[in-house]
Amino acid sequence: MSTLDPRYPVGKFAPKDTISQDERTALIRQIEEAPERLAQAVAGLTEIQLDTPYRDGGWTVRQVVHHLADSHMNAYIRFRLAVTEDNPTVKPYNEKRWSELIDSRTAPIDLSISIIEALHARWAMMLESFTSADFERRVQHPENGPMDVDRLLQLYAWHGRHHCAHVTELRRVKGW
Ligand code: NI
Repeated sequence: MSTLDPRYPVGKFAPKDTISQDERTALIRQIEEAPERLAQAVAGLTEIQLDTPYRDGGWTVRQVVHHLADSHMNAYIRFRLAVTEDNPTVKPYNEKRWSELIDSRTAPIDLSISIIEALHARWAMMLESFTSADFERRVQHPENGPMDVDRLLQLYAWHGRHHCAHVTELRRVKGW
C-alpha cells in the first residue's frame, strides 16, 4: 500500500468478506466517533484554509466536509432501506456534481458538522440494535451489484476516516 498517494491517506477501501461481532462493534464505534474526529480535524482553520484543496485538483476542505454530510445522509438511508425492505435497489448519486453545487462550495462547514453529529448519533443507535441477520441483509447497487450491511458498515467506517485524513494530512503537510 502506498502512503505517498494523497488521495488515499488511510489506504484504499479493502473490505473483508466476513467480519466478527467484535469487528462490527469496532466499526460502529468508528461511525459513532467520526463527528468528533472531524470536528477536531477542522478546528481552528481559517476561511482561506477551508477553501484550500486537500491536494492538487482535489476538493477543498470545505467541500470535503459537505461531501461527508451528503454521502452519509445517503448511506444512512441505505442502511434503513436494507433492514426495512427485501433486497432494495439503492440510488446512486453524482458526488462530483453534488460537490459543485453552491452550498457545497461556499456554505459554512458548521452546517454540515451539525448534520453529521445528529446523523451519526441516530445511525450508531440504529446499528447497535442490528442483529447478525440484519448485518447479512443486502441492498442492490445498480453499478456495484449486491452489498450486504456488513460491507456497507466497513465502507462507511472507512469513508469517514478516509476524508478526515485528507484534512489532517493537509494540515500536517502545510504545518497548520
Ligand atoms: Ni467520499
